[in-house]
Amino acid sequence: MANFSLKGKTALVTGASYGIGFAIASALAEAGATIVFNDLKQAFVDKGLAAYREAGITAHGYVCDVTDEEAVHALVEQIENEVGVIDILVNNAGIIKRIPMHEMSAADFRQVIDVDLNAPFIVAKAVIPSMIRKGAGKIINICSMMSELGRETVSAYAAAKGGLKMLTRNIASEYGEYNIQCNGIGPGYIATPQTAPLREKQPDGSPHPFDAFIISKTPAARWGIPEDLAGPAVFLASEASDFVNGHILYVDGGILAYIGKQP
Ligand code: NAP
Ligand code: GCO
Repeated sequence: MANFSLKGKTALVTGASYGIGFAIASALAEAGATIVFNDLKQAFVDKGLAAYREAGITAHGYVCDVTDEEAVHALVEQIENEVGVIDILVNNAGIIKRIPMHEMSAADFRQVIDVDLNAPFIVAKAVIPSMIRKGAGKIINICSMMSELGRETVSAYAAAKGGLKMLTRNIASEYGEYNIQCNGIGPGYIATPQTAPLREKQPDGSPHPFDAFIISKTPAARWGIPEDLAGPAVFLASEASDFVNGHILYVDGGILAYIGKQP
């Protein structure tokens, strides 16, 4: 039977105080991993630590902006000294700015690319040398439907997540010979703070039009929840996926397979 256990492994999940990162980190912990996470502010790290404790998980939390290469290198060194060499990296931290492209400033575009594409490069680059020395490693990049599809107002995010798909494939190509597997998870539409604006009720109390739209585009006829990503993440973090490399595992309820329900 394939080995799904993460016992004895150290996992860094970026931006995992809540949302998808928190659900993935919790699942990796349940499979036996020691969890390390970061967030931008100590308040969020503290909130995250409390949430992990409540879930019976002893996590290690650090303040670190994943776009700051110097800070990331210092974080990885601190983790290696205080917790252990990082066996599993989940590049989860991300932002989105929903602005029509012709109205979007270059600064806003650059900021989304910085967090959603440059930062996964920075963090992966920081952990790979130790993975090479250790002779094994798992890198999981959190991609998106927008790694494959576009829509109005998300040009920067789609460009970043499309790039992240190819960065995933290139890390897999460049480091597969060191027994490092790099794969992606492409969540569909998941109910988290990031998508809250797309789900909030209208002033008259009616559902957000985007809510019904996503339901019509999803064969599972529901929004995903962060816990839907738990099993796929454990699979890609474990030895069970040692011959899976450069693959984007879409966890989308079938969106990418479906033309959408006739209105
Ligand atoms: P979320 O609720 O907005 O959480 C994002 C997390 O990333 C927060 O903890 C945030 O910290 C952290 N973060 C943002 N910028 C950071 C930085 N520079 N340094 C460190 N941490 C940073 O998002 P989510 O819905 O859980 O999504 C998590 C990942 O899944 C993202 O990469 C997102 O693009 C991707 N994704 C989401 C969906 C979805 O439908 N929700 C679908 C596909 C992919 P703060 O709280 O301090 O800002
Ligand atoms: C949006 C949403 C999506 C989701 C996710 C889909 O505005 O379309 O935020 O981008 O976050 O990336 O996979």
